[in-house]
Amino acid sequence: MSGSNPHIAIILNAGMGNMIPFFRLASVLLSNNCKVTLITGKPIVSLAEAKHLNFLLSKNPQMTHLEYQILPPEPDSKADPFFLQYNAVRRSSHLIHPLLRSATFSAIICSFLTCGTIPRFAAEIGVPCYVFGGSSAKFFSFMIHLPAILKDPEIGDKKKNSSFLEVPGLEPFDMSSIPGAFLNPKHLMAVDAMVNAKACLEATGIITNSFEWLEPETFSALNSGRVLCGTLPPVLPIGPLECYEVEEDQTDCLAWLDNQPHESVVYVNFGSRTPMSSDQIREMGKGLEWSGSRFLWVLKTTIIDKDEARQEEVLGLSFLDRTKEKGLVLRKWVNQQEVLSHPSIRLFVSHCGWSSLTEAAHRGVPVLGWPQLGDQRVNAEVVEKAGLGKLPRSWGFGLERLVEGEEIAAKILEMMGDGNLRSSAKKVKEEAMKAAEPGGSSHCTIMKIIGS
Ligand code: BUP
Repeated sequence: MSGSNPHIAIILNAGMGNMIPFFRLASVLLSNNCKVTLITGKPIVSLAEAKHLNFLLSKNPQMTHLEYQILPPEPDSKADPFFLQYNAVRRSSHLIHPLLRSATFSAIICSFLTCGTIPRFAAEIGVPCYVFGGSSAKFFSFMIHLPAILKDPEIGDKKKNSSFLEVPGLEPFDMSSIPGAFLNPKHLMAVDAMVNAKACLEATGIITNSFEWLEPETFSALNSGRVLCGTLPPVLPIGPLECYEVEEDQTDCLAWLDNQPHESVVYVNFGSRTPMSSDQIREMGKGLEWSGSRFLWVLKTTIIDKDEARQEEVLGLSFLDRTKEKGLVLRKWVNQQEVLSHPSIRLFVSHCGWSSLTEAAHRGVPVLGWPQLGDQRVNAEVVEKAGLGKLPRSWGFGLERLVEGEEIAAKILEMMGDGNLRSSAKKVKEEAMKAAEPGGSSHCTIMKIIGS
């Protein structure tokens, strides 16, 4: 891509964890003199997505916004609404083609989860296309190898009898870290992943919100043809992506944090779409209380947005009363990028969504990883290996088992007192900042993509 003022089309996917990195990338591109067109499908799943999108557009009136109507979702009332949306967006990707012909774009950026027909169409109209893998490079390696894994007629038996899953060029994956749905060729998630894994081979490059230092072996295996021999476009780390201006925090949590001692607070947030069971919420409450730590807990009980149940119904009035001097429980969206930057934060209890982990890496906040679904367990292993966090494997994956308050309290206490972990998390922060700053590896990659 060359010439002045490159014009980049960004095709958004669903869910805050997917949208936020795209918004960050859009902001970086704008601040580097690119024109940006955002393409979104209608309808959008959650209020949070609509609100953040509208705020971004209102703050950046120079950005163009194009919309298209997504095909109806598969009639599967039990499926996660975000997975249904990924599938519908992927099946609707041909409806984006006319929008991509409506201007002269210098590059197209679309999400791995929904890329569908976009890389091939971009090649037909001669526009470079970058597929944004929204997860760790490690999980991306698994996804890209999935068509080969599922071709194996013995995969069903391996799933039951083997503890490891081989992906060429990488250390074997723990079978227990891979959600069963991906290994069932009939499951919607596996069907989509296979289509997208094949489609993205036609892209100009794959970009990831990660950085070389964080996952060196994986980038090396991907880019030397060891994961997929000779067919994979270059995999380019561009993270951690810088924050962009978001709406002012509507909660009083930053003021509350201002009143807490330096590095004293446990921050608990399981992301925008991972609700916990009522029993697990109660055990989490006990764990926080028994650890004796100060805590900020963003509590979620529904997949989409917030439900109506009041806090006292979920946690009990006496818990809120007993902990009111030490803890703040919120059921609203907080500005996580500011929370994690706050000097009072000492530990982040996280579901290990990749956006949350890159934010923790960027700020050097140690992570107690408690993965719940999808890519989260593999992501947790990546940050554990890099020295940013710990993954208590005995807690299982998602709702496999109820983790009791005593175990949670003990782990929080252990990690709050772990000086080595704090130092290694600070090292991760230094490396993250080096990659993202002007002249750093990730920053230079973005500049190369836009031809500056
Ligand atoms: Br909740 C919440 N404030 O209160 P992940 C989330 N976020 O800023 P997810 C807030 O949403 P998957 C809140 O900073 C991160 O950028 C947070 O993304 C922000 O998890 C994003 O961590 C959440 O990737 O999706 O959305 O649960 O796990 O599928 O990536």
